[in-house]
Amino acid sequence: MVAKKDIIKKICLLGDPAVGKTSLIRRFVFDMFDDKYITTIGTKVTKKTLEVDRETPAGQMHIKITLLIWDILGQREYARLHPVYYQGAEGALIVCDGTRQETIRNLPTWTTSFMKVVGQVPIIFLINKSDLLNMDEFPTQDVENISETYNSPFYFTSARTGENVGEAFVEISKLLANRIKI
Ligand code: G3D
Ligand code: MG
Repeated sequence: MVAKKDIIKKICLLGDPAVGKTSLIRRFVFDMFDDKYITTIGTKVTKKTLEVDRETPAGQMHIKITLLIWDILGQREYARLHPVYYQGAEGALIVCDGTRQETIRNLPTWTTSFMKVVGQVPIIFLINKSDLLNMDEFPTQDVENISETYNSPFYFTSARTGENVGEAFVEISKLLANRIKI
């Protein structure tokens, strides 16, 4: 018999303005929870359910995971609110625009400010706009260093083509599923 479990997890999409956070969520999610920006608190929440399997000592477990995906506005005027909406998050996709170096350099800043509020939770780095990148010239080593520092994987994604978008959300879901107590 396969054990089943339903869980709800809040995750945040973080990163500088215009890196593609909203586009990534739109690409991934069809089931709108709240389609309007609540500009006073600078965020938007979208819901998406997926299913992952996990091996346990007692056999296989089938986990239905509902992600509450918080689209954090990256603009500076909202910065003081960031700690408020990080609260309760159990994971994050931390996004940069692969065509803009400064957004890559800012990944650690987003990561540390997030972890200051929520502690050590699973995160994944997304190097977005891969459709615009020439991989021969891309400084992959920089991203590998950040990835190693935080012991967290990274993906090259494109909200435009869809490359790796679903994979990244599935991966964070698996990391979340692996942390639940059984
Ligand atoms: P944000 O939510 O992080 O601020 P947005 O970013 O999702 O609003 O995206 C910012 C701009 O980048 C948008 O362009 C969007 O179309 C573009 N974009 C997002 N993801 C990708 C991608 O993977 N590839 C490419 N080529 N463009 C992307 P506009 O022109 O609307 O400002
Ligand atoms: Mg946005």
